Amino acid sequence: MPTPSMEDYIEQIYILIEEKGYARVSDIAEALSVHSSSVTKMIQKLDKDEYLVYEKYRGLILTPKGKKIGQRLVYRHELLEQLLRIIGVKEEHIYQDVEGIEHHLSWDAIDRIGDLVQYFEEDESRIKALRAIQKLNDN
Ligand SMILES: [Mn+2]
Repeated sequence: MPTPSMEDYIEQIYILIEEKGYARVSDIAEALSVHSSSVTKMIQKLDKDEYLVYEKYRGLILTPKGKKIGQRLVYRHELLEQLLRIIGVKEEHIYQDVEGIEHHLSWDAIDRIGDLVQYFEEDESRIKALRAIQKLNDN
């Protein structure tokens, strides 16, 4: 199992490759607000653990194992953003809140949150009922 820090890197590398076709050390460093020497170190660890293959002049590619986990991590992040939006968390808090909780939930909890998001999305009146409660609590 990857550590929270490894998860952040795999998630970001997956997103960069999806968006740009490649993930450079400098782009990873910028996205995660870390020094490129930390990125290089982590890449070596992720290579050793077979999440990616790194060749100095050819860049890095995710292995099937890395891709599979990357996809799940991005899904988890997006699902938690959806959840926070549904429950009415202010947009300005959503990203940081998700970054704060995403590594600390079991996949069981993620699946159940998936059910909850589906529950709200299947019937708009459910979100309206929640908003009505929130209006009464008004804080
Ligand atoms: Mn994230």
